[in-house]
Amino acid sequence: MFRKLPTIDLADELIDRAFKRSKKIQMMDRDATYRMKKTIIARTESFVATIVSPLETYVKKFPSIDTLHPFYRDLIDIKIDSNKLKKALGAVDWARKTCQRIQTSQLKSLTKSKNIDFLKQKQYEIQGRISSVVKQVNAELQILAEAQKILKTFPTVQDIPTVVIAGYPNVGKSSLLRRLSSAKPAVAQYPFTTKDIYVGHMKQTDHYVIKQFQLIDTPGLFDRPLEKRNDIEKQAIAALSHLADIILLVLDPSETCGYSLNDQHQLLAQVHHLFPKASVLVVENKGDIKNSSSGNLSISCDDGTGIDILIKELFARYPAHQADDKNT
Ligand SMILES: Nc1nc2c(ncn2[C@@H]2O[C@H](COP(=O)(O)OP(=O)(O)OP(=O)(O)O)[C@@H](O)[C@H]2O)c(=O)[nH]1
Ligand SMILES: [Mg+2]
Repeated sequence: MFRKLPTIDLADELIDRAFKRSKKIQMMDRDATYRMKKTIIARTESFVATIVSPLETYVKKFPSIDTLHPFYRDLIDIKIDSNKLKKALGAVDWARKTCQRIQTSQLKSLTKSKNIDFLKQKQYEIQGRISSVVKQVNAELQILAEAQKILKTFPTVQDIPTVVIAGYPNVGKSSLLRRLSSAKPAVAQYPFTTKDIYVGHMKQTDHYVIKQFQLIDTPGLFDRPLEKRNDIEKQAIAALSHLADIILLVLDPSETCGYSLNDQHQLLAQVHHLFPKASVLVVENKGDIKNSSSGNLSISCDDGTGIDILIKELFARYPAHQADDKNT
């Protein structure tokens, strides 16, 4: 989704490149004065273009935040801050326009004169003014550069039926994504192994109709109010809010995850409360260690018990339609 964003250069890099390129330009003319004049004009034009063109690309290629899918808008708010990003884009666009204005107003005076000293002085003046405009937005270019690096790591989510796997930390959510799809998120015996959103896919052909689920592995969630949640947990909430057709809530009755089943049930109650429209499917993982008699589907990501039944149950819930902003 955001993989094609251009790398952002900072003010010094933009200015250095503009100077280097313009110095290489040499125009031809039999008349020495005209040759000098043409060269000065071409160098000045090249200098401005080498700065304006990337600034234009940055603003154009960055996504327009207001029109993005709400899941991405939430991720940007969590990891970057939408307002900061919008302001930075506005400032860089201001710099682009200001550089273009300087070029149009000042180049006229270059074309009129034949006085080489005057022309050179004008060229330095234009280059100086443009450089100072670019330097004024260096902090904003820095914000874009950092945002670009973060945006590139965002998962690509599709607008197809989606199962969001959620639950307390360490209960086996990533192990379940590995069982259900070819995605290979890291699995480890400590909480918050998963710090970002991971995407996998699951397909089934039913009477010649291909049904495909997008599966989302999320970071662990504690049972606590939204304002107390850390940025890692907030990503899970963003996925649950905007992507889930089905919430696959994983419990660990063995409590080897390190958290009591009672606390995990509190989270389940909170999920029901926060997403009343969502279809919630509860599974109890680590059935190879402990099997509760709750009536919830018992599975084991270790030995595969119950996985087939789970897959059947998910496809039985395959939605006919999906809304844009699913659970809010
Ligand atoms: N015995 C047993 N262990 C399991 C099972 N599923 C997962 N585990 C183990 O539980 C631990 C946590 O598994 P993960 O899949 O990383 O759990 P998670 O919920 O994704 O954890 P976070 O990303 O940290 O929230 C690992 O040591 C797994 O090997 C299971 O069915 N049985
Ligand atoms: Mg995980």
